[in-house]
Amino acid sequence: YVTKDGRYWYLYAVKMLARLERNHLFPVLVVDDSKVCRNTMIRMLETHRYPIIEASSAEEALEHLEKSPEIRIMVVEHELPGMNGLELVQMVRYKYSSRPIGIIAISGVNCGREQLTVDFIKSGADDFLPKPFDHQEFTCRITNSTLATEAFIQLQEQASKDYLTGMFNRRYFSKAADERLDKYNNVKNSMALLDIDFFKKTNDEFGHQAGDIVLKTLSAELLQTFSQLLSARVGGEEFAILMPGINSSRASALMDGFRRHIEGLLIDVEDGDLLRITVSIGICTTSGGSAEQMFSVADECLYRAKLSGRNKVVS
Ligand code: GH3
Ligand code: MG
Ligand code: MG
Ligand code: MG
Repeated sequence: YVTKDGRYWYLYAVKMLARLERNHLFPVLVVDDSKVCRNTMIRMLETHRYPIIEASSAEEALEHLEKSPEIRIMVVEHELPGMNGLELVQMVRYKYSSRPIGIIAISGVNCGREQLTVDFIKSGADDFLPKPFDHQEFTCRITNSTLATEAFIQLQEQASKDYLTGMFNRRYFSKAADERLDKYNNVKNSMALLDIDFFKKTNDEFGHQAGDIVLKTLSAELLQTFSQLLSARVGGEEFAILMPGINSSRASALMDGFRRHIEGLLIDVEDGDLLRITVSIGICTTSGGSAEQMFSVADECLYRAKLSGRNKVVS
């Protein structure tokens, strides 16, 4: 692959593009006030089947970003009417700090180009390309940026989700719960902690694989029942549900309904056995307080639910 004339680079890009083209390609937002420049870039990108969204100003670009969360790559010209490209990059990085967007800045200006490059990179652009640029170089850089963003999204997802059930993990839950609680700081919020009763016995009697099926089934039920709420697998056979703006009695009723639903469920563990399980649930209701604080109160209630006979809700 590695040759002196840079063939390595070209082959790499072609190989990666081939790999990407089998997947879904994210749209590229092309921001340039010149229709001719936009069309040139669009022709290059279309060769590689990138879906394109066009904007002729920073303001228009921001509208597109707001409307289309699937945008992953932006090509931004510096000289724009109104807000310039550099300001747009700063704004995007500020406004969408946790959104994975690859930004490639471009400019036809020769004077002060070194400083402009530095300013762009400092402001959060991933790359800078002076105009006019070569077709291959442009698409290679877009490819690189796409690959980096895709890898980032994959890592983000792996770091926030549990492999067995596909539910969020405790780390993500804690962070996301705090963010949601911030928006509900003047009302009653509840958090439930749910634990399968005698799950060790299920594993011992029916095997670990059957236990895994039980966990997946319960997760699917949680995700379906509480699709509007943040929930997570926070331990081996422990799950948490955040109920922002929901007071103690409503939370108890909600959770007791779920407890009864689970009690009535026959779980097919795929070897002829139909299992029944029960769950114990602890609920914390407060106004104010962090997710971790609510978590530990809910855990105390769960403990009391276990002590007082299991298959019940304690708040
Ligand atoms: P309690 O009613 O007091 O909660 O009793 P328990 O048996 O459910 O509680 P305990 O904490 O003693 O046991 C939890 C069991 O959960 C032990 C462990 O083997 C099982 N477990 C944890 N993670 C997994 C998993 O990913 N798959 C399977 N199959 N079992 C798991
Ligand atoms: Mg321009
Ligand atoms: Mg447990
Ligand atoms: Mg248990």
